[in-house]
Amino acid sequence: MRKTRFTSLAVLWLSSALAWAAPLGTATAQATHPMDALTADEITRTVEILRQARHVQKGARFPMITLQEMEKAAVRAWKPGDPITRRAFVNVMQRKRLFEAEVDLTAGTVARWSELKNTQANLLMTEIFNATDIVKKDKGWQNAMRKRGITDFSTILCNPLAVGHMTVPGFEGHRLLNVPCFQASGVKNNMFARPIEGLMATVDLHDAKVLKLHDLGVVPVPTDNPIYDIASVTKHRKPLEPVSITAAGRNFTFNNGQLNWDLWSAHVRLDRRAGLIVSNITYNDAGKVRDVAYQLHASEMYVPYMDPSVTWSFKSYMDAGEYGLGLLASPLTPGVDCPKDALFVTGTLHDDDGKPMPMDRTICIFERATGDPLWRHYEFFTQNYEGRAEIDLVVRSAAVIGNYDYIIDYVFNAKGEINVRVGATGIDAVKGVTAQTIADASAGNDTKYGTLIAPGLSGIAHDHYVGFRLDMDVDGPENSFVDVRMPSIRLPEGNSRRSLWIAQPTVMSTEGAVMGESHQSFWKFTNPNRTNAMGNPTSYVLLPGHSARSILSPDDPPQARAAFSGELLWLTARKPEERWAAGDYSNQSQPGEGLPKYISDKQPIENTDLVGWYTVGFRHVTRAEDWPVMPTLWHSFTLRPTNFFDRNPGLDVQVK
Ligand SMILES: [Cu+2]
Repeated sequence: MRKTRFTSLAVLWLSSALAWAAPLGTATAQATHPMDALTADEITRTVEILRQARHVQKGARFPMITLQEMEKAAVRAWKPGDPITRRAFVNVMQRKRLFEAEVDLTAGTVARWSELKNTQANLLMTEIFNATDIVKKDKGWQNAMRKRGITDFSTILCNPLAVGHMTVPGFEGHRLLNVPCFQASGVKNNMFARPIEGLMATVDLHDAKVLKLHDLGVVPVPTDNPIYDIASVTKHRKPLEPVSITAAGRNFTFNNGQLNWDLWSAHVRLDRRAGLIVSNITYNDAGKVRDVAYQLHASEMYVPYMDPSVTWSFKSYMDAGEYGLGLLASPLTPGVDCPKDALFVTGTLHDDDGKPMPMDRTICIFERATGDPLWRHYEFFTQNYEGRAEIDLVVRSAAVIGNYDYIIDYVFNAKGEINVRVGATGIDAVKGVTAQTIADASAGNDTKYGTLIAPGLSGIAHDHYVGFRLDMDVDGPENSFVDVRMPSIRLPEGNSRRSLWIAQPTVMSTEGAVMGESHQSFWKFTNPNRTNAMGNPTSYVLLPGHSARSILSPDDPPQARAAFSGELLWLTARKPEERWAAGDYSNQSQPGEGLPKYISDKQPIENTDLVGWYTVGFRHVTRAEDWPVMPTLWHSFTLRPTNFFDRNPGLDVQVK
């Protein structure tokens, strides 16, 4: 059985107890690199130090225990064997209060402890579980279920959801989840197919009670029960002969987080909020180790839905800040999610009590023959051929945020490129409606905001915006950003041509969004102090794939909370504390946090350490083919060397 988010969380929850008794493999290892995730021992010690300092009392909960990175200059100067200063960043919830702390693990002290005015940390696993129990015990909810002919509540599964921007008077300051439920009797791998539509409880997590029950009237529970395991798909096709990716040997090494492959080197860790964090990316250019990027990671994931009813309009998730792309990373299956001979890595996170929690098989790393030429030329006149086969290296994780599965890949190749890919699969969020086909009388109303993707189920239209933080260091931290526009110019009379286009560079001088359309620009991170053999500044171009920006009104509350999605690319002067595109605390956040604040002081960004914030965005008009499980939709962007090398860096590629 494919696990829903809640059963998989339950498994994690149970496994945390095991982790405490018998920490696994790398979970107990000492940190050997400044960018290593906190080890199991370090997580345990962090909590001990806070307890000894009497900051933390019994019953405290830990929404966040994560690595507080060393200063960039210190990390860049660090060599293997050098001492490492280890610090943890911590959020502590005690009753209704929220604290932020920094624990110095090297000194064994609390370096910082402060109470926050904001009380909304990211969601805890226990809160998500408890919300269902709170709802099921509520008399009003029970009556509403009986009104729908449902008396056996054991067959009901609920899906507690982040509430987004809370505008209901009297609810301010409460810690909330919105809880719709599903008839799950007989459901195997799609609990979302049978929504009990029009009924939703708003739960106060601190006071453990239903604050408000929204009952918009009875909608029949859809009868579609899309079980899609292979045994249940009755007319499945003849099995194919296996086609697999296998490597004769492994050309990469991975020790703790340190990855080396061919001429690439990078550090990889799993973070509770960001998911994969890839740091210190360098390329060995003929014996000279050159910086490409200091750090790349997802910064926020914003998913607004387009239905105005009270049980849907709040849906405007910020999955990284509300839940955590690392926390919800699911185990990867060999032979399906990654090739069989991939390296599967266990990440280490923590549970709500601050105990270490191994995240088994949540990262995979593998080499892949793409089947494409890295480059080729057949010389027609001499009938001479030269070419090389392409092999790339993939670092992958997959987060399951309720119904959706998001695969995030960092792909390195011999062209000197890094390709960042987002694959969306899993299950559409569907609304129960009365229309069974588009010929039914209610169909017009039922599909105003979505597509009838199965009888009685409307897949509500929505967007996905995955904001990435790109701390580029092209040949070192001092970089500039050049927006190369390509205006079409008219040629004078007498020329056989009437027009052509030219590349016109503009160096961005201050922080802000990069305006204009990506397909009419060439976006370049450049080092104005370094040149290649021809004297051109060494650069990496950010090549967008298909990407959509949000078209919601800036004053729409969800949009105002996730303003980063209104532009494809933003630039800021690097500040280590500016890490999250929609702000530090995006659960129940207020408008204006994150990038709008980061750029408000209009810092200069020329020939300095700058950060790019690029959003992979796509609009999702749902379709029948999404059901009962979506074929993976990939969107990506590429970081491509441009005059970084002196010539094609893959000329000398050889495969034994
Ligand atoms: Cu979608």
